[in-house]
Amino acid sequence: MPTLLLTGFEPFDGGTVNPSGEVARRLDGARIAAATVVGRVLPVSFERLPALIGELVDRGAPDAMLGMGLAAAEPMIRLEQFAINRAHSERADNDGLAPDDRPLDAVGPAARIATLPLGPVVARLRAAGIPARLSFHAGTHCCNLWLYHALAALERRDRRIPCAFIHLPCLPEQALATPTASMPLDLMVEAVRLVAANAIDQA
Ligand code: PCA
Repeated sequence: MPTLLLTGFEPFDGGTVNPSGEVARRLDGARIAAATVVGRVLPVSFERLPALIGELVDRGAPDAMLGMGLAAAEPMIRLEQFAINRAHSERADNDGLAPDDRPLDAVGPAARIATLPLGPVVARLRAAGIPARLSFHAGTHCCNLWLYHALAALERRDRRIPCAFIHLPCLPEQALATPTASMPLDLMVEAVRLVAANAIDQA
């Protein structure tokens, strides 16, 4: 049976919860279309992530791959079209590291593009009543790193594997602590299921 690798992140930047990790846990083992979901929660670590991502791709040989992360203050689901060859953060990651405007890969391309066509996916999300938008820049934190390195690892495979990154808004419980836009977990799960079904369809 084909597998879809679905990763989220652990809490970071002083947070106590990360919706992306919650969705990954919820959907681990789920059956979506003809595929089984392998859900994993990753550390928010500029240093450890590249090897972990490479290992997930090389050992797991997924047929489709989706990453998820939190974009605090974002009011809707955001599908990321590009990853850029840059790491920069004003605040430390979970290992205490805050890279200052440096390349992710000294010899890598300036950018990589998601291998899942995202326009139609955004349209389907919106048709299902879920607020979503296309984004052309995944930032310079670990979510951008994930997309850059996941696409690099998939380039080593002998066929094209659909891969994209989904930024999620805060959960309602996070908006209670700091006023911000939020979305219930169930709706995020529904959204990610829909994106996953499209990715599997393209596999
Ligand atoms: N969001 C951060 C990193 C981890 C996460 O959930 C980002 O947007 O890069």
